[in-house]
Amino acid sequence: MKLYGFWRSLASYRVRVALALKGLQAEEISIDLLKGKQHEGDYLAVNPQGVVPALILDEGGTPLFQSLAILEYLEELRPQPPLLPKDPRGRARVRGLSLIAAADGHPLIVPRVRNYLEKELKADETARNRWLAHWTLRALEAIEGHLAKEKETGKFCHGDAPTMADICLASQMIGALAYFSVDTKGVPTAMRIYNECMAIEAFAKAHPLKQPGAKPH
Ligand SMILES: N[C@@H](CCC(=O)N[C@@H](CS)C(=O)NCC(=O)O)C(=O)O
Repeated sequence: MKLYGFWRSLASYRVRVALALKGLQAEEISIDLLKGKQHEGDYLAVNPQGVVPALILDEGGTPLFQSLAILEYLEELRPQPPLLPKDPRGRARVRGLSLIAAADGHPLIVPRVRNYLEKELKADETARNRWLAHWTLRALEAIEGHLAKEKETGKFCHGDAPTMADICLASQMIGALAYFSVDTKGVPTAMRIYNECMAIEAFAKAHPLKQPGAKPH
């Protein structure tokens, strides 16, 4: 398989972790989002939305897009170890937690939104940084609200093994810690689970700052 991604991309991180947990390999092709390569014709032919990740399967065919759709595909392709619980209610909870990060939090901090804030709305750097930290923390607080009080929370977001929700939580927490200097003391359960995740090689090795070409701020 070939994964179009970028070292800094939190959505690519999610796919990198899932591949590693499932014991699957993919060659990663870097699309430099900082240089705007996602808008070039060659890449738009792969993913017309102009975002990473996209996954090309060994058998070829239309590339897969959207990190959560790719995670669901990998889950169906290789069910072990599972990224979703067996019971429908548990699956709904894990998907719900995942979506808080991937569908509600993350879209507010992606390059196209940051560029719009800067170039169209003329928000200065201080205002932009406030925006990024604010929405990153709001998503983590929403997840914390569930994790701290629901009985399904265990060592990980749902029970004692990592699921899709942990992958999404880890991606959101990486944004908070590595990019936006978010004060995370108000989300202790999320932080405890993040630390459990980072003790697992699949999560740790996929970290954006450990990828080729990564530039810490
Ligand atoms: N919901 C999508 C998000 C994809 C996305 O926005 N990816 C970012 C990097 S994490 C990107 O490529 N952004 C390019 C841009 O905003 O111009 C997913 O989960 O795959």
